[in-house]
Amino acid sequence: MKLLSFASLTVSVALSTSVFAQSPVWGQCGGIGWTGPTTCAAGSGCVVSNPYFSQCLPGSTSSTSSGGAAPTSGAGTCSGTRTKFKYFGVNQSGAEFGNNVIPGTLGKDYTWPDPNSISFFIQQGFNFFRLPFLLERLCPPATGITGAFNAQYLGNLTATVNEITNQGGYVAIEPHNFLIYNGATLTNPSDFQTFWKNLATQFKSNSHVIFDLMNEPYQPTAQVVFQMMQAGVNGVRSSGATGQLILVEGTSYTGAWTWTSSGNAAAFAALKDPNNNVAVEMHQYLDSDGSGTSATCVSNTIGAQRLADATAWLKSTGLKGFLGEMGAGSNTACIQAVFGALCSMQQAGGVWIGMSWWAAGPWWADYFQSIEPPNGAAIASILPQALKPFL
Ligand SMILES: *[C@@H]1O[C@H](CO)[C@@H](O)[C@H](O)[C@H]1NC(C)=O
Ligand SMILES: CC(=O)N[C@H]1CO[C@H](CO)[C@@H](O)[C@@H]1O
Repeated sequence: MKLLSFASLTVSVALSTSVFAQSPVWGQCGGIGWTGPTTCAAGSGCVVSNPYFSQCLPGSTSSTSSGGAAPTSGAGTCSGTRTKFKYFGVNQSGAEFGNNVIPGTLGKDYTWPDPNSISFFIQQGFNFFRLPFLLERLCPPATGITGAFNAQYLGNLTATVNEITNQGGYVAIEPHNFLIYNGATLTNPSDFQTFWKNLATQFKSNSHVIFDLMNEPYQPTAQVVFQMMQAGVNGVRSSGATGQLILVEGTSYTGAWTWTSSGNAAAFAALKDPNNNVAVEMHQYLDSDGSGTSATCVSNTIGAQRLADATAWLKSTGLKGFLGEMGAGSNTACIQAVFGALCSMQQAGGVWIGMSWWAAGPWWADYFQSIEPPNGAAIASILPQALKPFL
């Protein structure tokens, strides 16, 4: 369906979801971009062929959606058996801003999320927030990452964590440092293990806190990054924080589309958590170079395409995946591409346990991926058409 305007879109959606519409035997009943009927004529059932095509086959019973009715919006219909995300929400950006000013001044160089923004997403039905912070502000360079935490920054981090978890949300705290601290690459697993033991100690009694060990490493090899992440997992668990989810990230900006070519697939297959509650976090943008800096998406199917290899790897290893960052422009191709990406994730048999949009935050202004209420660019169409259908 060609999207002409928001108003015509709303009308088409209302028509396509009419309870009377049925596809004939052998007719299409679903797939990315499909906006026609999703139920089948008597004697046939809707069977998923692939993410792009479901068909009414005679004598078949429809594959049922474990997540309720098939998600449908102006961006398409997601038919077939789905597993909902356990964790679903947005990044809440701000405390990592101004990373060229250390420690920086609160309110000038960096900020903390707006409590109203957190409440907005909770009320919409989301339950997950990824909360970036800056390592140099938490651990002043004078004493290093194994030294004492800055009390005020830790206090602000803790207040934001509590703001989220008091409303029933989950929060992933993550050093937004690309595995670089005070100008130098972090490569000492023992220090990283100590850092995570110390930080997890602060939050081990809050079951809704998730430990996201490091944002987007890109300099070291996959094997070096894997060793750091494994040390971080061990550090968290040695604090006594045994019940909470841990997220690890790979090299090459933890990109899903490069998961194999970067060496991450080979290295991270060996990941071990003594408490068996770890997931591999990946990021995926939909513009030509995958950086999330352009509002133009490669195609309306690029989301599902770029995730397919990672999904297959997750299935083959038995590890769980978490799409910690996805962002795109608010145009027809991108909205459909995001819808298709989330559809393919929920159709993957539960290997993807979570997803969060990049990004909310009070200081994004007119950034094309901002989902900060009330007027962030992604609020008007990405939110209702490509994210909320998958709640
Ligand atoms: C951050 O800490 C400062 C100093 O303790 C405090 O005045 C401010 O209200 C805190 N802000 C948040 C969001 O916790
Ligand atoms: C695509 C995108 O916005 N990526 C951002 C992830 O976060 C870092 C730090 O805030 C930014 O530098 C990236 O541009």
